[in-house]
Amino acid sequence: MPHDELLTIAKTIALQAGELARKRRTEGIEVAATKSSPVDVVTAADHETEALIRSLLADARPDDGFFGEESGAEKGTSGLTWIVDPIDGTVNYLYGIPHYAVSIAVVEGEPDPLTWNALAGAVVNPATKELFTATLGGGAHLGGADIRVGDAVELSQALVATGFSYDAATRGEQGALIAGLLSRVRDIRRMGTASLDLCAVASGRCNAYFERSLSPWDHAAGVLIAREAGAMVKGRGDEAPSRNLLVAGHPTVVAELESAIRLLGL
Ligand code: LIP
Repeated sequence: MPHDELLTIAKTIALQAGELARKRRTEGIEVAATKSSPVDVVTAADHETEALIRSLLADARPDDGFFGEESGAEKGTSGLTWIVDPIDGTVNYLYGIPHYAVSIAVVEGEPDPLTWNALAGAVVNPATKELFTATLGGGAHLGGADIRVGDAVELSQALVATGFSYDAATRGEQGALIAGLLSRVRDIRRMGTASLDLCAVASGRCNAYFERSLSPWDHAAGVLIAREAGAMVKGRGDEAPSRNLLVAGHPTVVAELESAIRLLGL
């Protein structure tokens, strides 16, 4: 199936799921459970939204695999797998901060961020109605407009987004690194939603983004959108972006940022 047809499925379902998440938010949200730590929360809306996405994908693409944050993985027979974060930025969503997203990507190959090849991706912020999309080789878009990564800047002029782990000890280490980085950059933004951080890089709203401990569903769509917007997105050394490390931005900025965070011990 052409990438554009896959994208149509991704964005149609993302918009529908986003509307459900937005509606549930207006009705009131409570923590349904915690996962890796007392602050790693999941709401009933996370589960309901992923169930809707999974059902719609099963109807549209019954032979494809599925890999979602809340309901896990199911292999398909087509060689394609849908990577889904039903509500990325869960803590923002819980607190009513209008900066969360539905992130849906379709990849070929194993559902492993170190090896997969993303073909199409959609990230929608239901609160702002902003829809970021990309197909492999087809460029990146916000609504109907092309988007491009910002121009090269000195690291000292760079607005850098980042995020932190749900594990308190790891968060402390990450905070110490940020303390060392802060005087080397324009400023830091911790906005709480990896997929939207990658879309911010793709649209020039940030010069760079880096984070460790991300899950595959956090970045599957956003990485494709950022790359199709001209950003470099990589992991440690020559690795693909993964839980180990994700760095994104104009290639020149990524090189300077990676050097700085390596010197700071990352
Ligand atoms: C979140 C990411 C964010 C990260 C948070 C959390 P979730 O994903 O989008 O970048 O800093 O710790 O992992 O848990 O809201 O799907």
